[in-house]
Amino acid sequence: MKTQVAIIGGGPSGLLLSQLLHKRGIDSVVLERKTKEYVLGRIRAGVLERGLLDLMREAGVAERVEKEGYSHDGTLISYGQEMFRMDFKELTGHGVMVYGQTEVTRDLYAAREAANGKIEFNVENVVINEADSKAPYVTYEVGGKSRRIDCDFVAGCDGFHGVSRNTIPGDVRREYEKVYPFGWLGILSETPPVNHELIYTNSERGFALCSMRNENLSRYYIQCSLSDSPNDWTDTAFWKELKRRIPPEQAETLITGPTIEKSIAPLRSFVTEPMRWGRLFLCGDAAHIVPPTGAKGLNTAASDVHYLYNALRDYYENDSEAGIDGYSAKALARVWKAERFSWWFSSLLHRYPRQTAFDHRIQIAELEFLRSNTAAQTAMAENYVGLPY
Ligand code: FAS
Ligand code: PHB
Repeated sequence: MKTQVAIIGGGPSGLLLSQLLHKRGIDSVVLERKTKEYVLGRIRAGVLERGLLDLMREAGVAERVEKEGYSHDGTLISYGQEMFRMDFKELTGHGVMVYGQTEVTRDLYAAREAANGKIEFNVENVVINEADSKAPYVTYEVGGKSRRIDCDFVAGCDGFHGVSRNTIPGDVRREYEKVYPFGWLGILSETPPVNHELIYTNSERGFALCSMRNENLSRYYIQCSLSDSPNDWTDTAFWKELKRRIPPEQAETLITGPTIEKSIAPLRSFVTEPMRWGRLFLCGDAAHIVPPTGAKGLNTAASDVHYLYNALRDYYENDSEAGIDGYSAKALARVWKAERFSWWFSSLLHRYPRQTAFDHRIQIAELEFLRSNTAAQTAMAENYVGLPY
């Protein structure tokens, strides 16, 4: 098989890139390790930046998010007995859209299928060959049969555990990592959200986040130990702990119910450089990971896709290599800003195992400064709604 762009990974990065390229008549094939149902069964991000929304519009997949998404102009931040609101709209002129990553991925699959996009599921043993040549090719197996795709370019959109990143030779790659000493236990429940906006909480007992997917589907997280497993937490134990961490008024009005999903995500900051090697380009979690505190994971994958899509357009439409030559530096400049913000927001809200009383007072002083200083709030808001591409 021959295509212009072979895309490894059928998550949001790979699908969004494939759909955008399709809109410009650029051919691609998506190779996905799992089934579509498995991919759509993952519960992950919930907050979309304006940049991702604009990309969805450009890709022709924004109809449902514009109807069913929830525009949020601000968020609440609580600490101890205190709580204050950040008004993103007033501070930056922008808000965010609350709409699950699962739905974004569902919309993208629907668009690729409507366009007869080529997606191969259940692929195994994917190998990216000759990436540093002008004629790369991908080999893989599906149903026990060996396949080969000859292509101009390979987009590595296969997430943190994919094969693309390690295709770049170890002596070329530079990796930067910070592992946090805690995880997030997240649940979904078919209950009305406790508040119409998100609530981020720094409590003596640890971080908590109240989020949602719609008016009868709530998403809650509590910081947990890395040694925890979801089975250690009954629904009763989860709700009891969440109520002890969120402000008293919300704890009283919280509507609980059976959880329909319960999972633990470890928190990590990770960046690999460069994001390009020859004709292989890394996008999204294949190149970087952020702690989900700042809702930057999916959104930084989107900015990678924006840069790579425009670079490939430039190549095919203007016969220019400027975009592909500049991709890695351009993407990394924004990636590192997302890493910084996610690290900062995580450091502000979580309880660290060996945190001293002084460290905690510094967190409170930082929260008080954020609460009282417009410049500090504007800086936070500009990062949260999404820095410009
Ligand atoms: P993805 O990992 O989503 O997709 C990669 C795809 O490649 C997968 O479908 C995988 O099956 C496939 N693949 C892997 N190896 C392959 C191979 N060898 N061959 C073919 N296919 C292969 N972000 C937020 O903003 N907020 C959150 O709350 C949040 N929660 C998260 C919770 C968890 C448990 C995880 C892991 C991530 C979370 N994230 C969150 C980040 C997440 O949303 C990612 O940023 C987002 O999925 C990135 O999308 P992709 O780059 O497409 O990677
Ligand atoms: C979510 O709704 O899943 C969510 C929202 C905001 C975050 C992280 C996760 O910062």
